[in-house]
Amino acid sequence: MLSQQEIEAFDRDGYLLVEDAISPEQLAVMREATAALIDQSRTMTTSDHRFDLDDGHGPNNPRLTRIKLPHKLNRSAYWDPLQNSKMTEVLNTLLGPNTMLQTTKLNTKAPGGGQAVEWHQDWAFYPHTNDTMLAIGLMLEDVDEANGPLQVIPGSHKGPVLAHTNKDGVFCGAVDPEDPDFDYDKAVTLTGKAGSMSVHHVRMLHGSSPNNSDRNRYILFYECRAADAWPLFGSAATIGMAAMGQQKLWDEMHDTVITGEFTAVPRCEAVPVRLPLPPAPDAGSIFKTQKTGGAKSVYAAE
Ligand SMILES: O=C(O)CCC(=O)C(=O)O
Repeated sequence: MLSQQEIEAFDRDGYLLVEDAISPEQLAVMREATAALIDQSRTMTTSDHRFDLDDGHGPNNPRLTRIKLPHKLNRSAYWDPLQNSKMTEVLNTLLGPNTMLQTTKLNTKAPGGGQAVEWHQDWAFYPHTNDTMLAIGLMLEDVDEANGPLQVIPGSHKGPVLAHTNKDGVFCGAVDPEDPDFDYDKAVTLTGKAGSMSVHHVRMLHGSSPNNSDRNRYILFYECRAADAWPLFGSAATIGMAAMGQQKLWDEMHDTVITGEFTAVPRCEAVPVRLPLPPAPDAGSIFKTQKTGGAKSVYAAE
């Protein structure tokens, strides 16, 4: 259980670090499943609905930026722990009894240059009717300063939603490093042993440097919401939902309930919103959005 101090810290700072978020057995199963998926990517030459390929990817040297929606590729490895671990307790404490999964992604920064994620707020990608939402970053390998850890700016979840657009007004999935509301000097780095998790609020400013170590950096992100936070139309995710039709949307949404009850009664709050439109030429992942949208890099300047 989270202590009262941790709950207050999350409210004030917008992030937490929790050790031993899953059991050693759950971690071993996830790592094995991840190795098997990466193995399957060896023969791929272009990114698809499962794998986002990094520069230099090939049969002898699989280099991915991301495994997409891992909970759909191996439910027992990636979904079950969400309903049966410290992650579940944290969700219920911070989001309430009724929680749903927004999405999952396993960001696999390969050794020797695995890509940076430029600074952004998840909220800019998928605004909802309220912001009772967070992302868990479950570390499948040890994460330290050298292999591209997540960085956050404490308290930024209570600030404005910054523009995530390029000079032409196109959504590029990253803030302008020169934005006066972006203060990189205040960044805090979140490191931990395999099995630890970071938790960050959906409006938190965050980013991560390239992986310049000789080790992998695997972090599995679970983006979660209170069940009464309903997506606002216009994000990449909602376009996909609209294409499903109402019945499939209804069924799929029920499939993403983590704990408690589904609700079709959204809670609407006065939250600041910018829609991620017009889209970057390739909006297939944050890596593609930032690259093809021409995001400016905080890390390239270091
Ligand atoms: O992989 C990372 O370090 C950050 C990922 C992230 O923020 C995202 O995918 O939205």
